[in-house]
Amino acid sequence: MQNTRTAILAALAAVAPFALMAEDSSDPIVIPINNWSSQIVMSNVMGQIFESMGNNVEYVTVDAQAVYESIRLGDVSLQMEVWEGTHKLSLEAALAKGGIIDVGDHDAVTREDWWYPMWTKEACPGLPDWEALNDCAEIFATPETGDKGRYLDGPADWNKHANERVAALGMNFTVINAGSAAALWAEIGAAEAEKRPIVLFNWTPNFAEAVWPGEFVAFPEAVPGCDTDPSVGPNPDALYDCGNPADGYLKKAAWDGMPEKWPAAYEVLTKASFTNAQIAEMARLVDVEELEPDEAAREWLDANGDVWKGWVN
Ligand code: TMO
Repeated sequence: MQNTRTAILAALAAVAPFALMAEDSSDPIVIPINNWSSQIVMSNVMGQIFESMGNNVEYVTVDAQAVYESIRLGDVSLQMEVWEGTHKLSLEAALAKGGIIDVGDHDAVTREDWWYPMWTKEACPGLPDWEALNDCAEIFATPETGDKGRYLDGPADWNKHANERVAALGMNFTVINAGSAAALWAEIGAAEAEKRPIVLFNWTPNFAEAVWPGEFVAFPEAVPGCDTDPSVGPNPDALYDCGNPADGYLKKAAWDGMPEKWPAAYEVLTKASFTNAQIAEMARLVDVEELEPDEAAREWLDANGDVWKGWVN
């Protein structure tokens, strides 16, 4: 079906150059906005590309886990950043029910996990080993966590299963959720002033790696089944007793009605692929340069025409 359509459109394009760009619908392509900067900027980048092709676009703020169900139902059209470490289970649950397409991987290799800025290692030299971290738990204690170490996790909808990991590995840590990504960066900045040890959720690609050198904690290696089969991993009775993948994917996903409804936009989505450096730059434009996301997207598109214009033509 898709091949037939592509062949027909290609034939039409030979006589009518604009036919290839025509969509079947002027309804807005609905793009979800989550609560970390690269996703917000990349979503605006794709939205502005679609608008440049004549499409209508609408942005909606959606929970990072619930978005897959919204896509499956056609309420949201796509997701630009599906991170293996934290979204794989939600994507797979939606794929199993139907209505959503895996649109392939970006070039980027991702990692999301417990992380510390490098000065933390002075107070806990056995790092990055997770058992060494656990032996150092008291240096991360705060009034809020008593004699346990504090692990500062992301907002709750990022759903990192940190409480389950702490329990599965018997760690002397209490998980505290930050209210926002900005709160994570503020905490690193405050700790930096006094070179105070801190362990928190972080990821790559991100702007933060260029600002604060640091390392991910080395947990038991991510192996298939660790998050779905209790017997896999060092604790035979628990899920989530492994780290997140050190070389995770970054996927795109779409509603399965998208190829019919907006074929030209879907074609561009299949081609779109960003690198680690490009994604870190998208985050930097907001988190360091303090641009609004739509301005950051415009600036990124202006500076990177050689990256994206080929996807459109
Ligand atoms: C999905 N995230 C990059 C915040 O871990």
